[in-house]
Amino acid sequence: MPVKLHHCTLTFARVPGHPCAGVRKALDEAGIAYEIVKHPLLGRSRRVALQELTGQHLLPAIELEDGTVYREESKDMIARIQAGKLHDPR
Ligand SMILES: N[C@@H](CCC(=O)N[C@@H](CS)C(=O)NCC(=O)O)C(=O)O
Repeated sequence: MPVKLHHCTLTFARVPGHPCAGVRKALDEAGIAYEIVKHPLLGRSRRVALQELTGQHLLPAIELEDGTVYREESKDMIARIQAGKLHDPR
């Protein structure tokens, strides 16, 4: 089962500097399989599922195969993925 990349609705926006797109690119480059779970871009009150899952309202977040959820600043998420440490204990 692949990891789940919790992503905003702008899945077409592979723009440098876009937090969700940056983490997605890092997963692609690392060869890590993922499925995308889309959440509303705007309206924090509409992100009930994300809030329940991660305890906060920002994207992206990664749900690992064991159900644990990983969310940091996207630049730190990218660095961790690039270092091959996504699945290391935190
Ligand atoms: N500094 C954060 C920014 C994350 C961020 O703004 N993500 C967007 C989606 S790409 C978001 O959740 N926007 C909705 C909001 O700010 O409420 C990071 O790099 O992780």
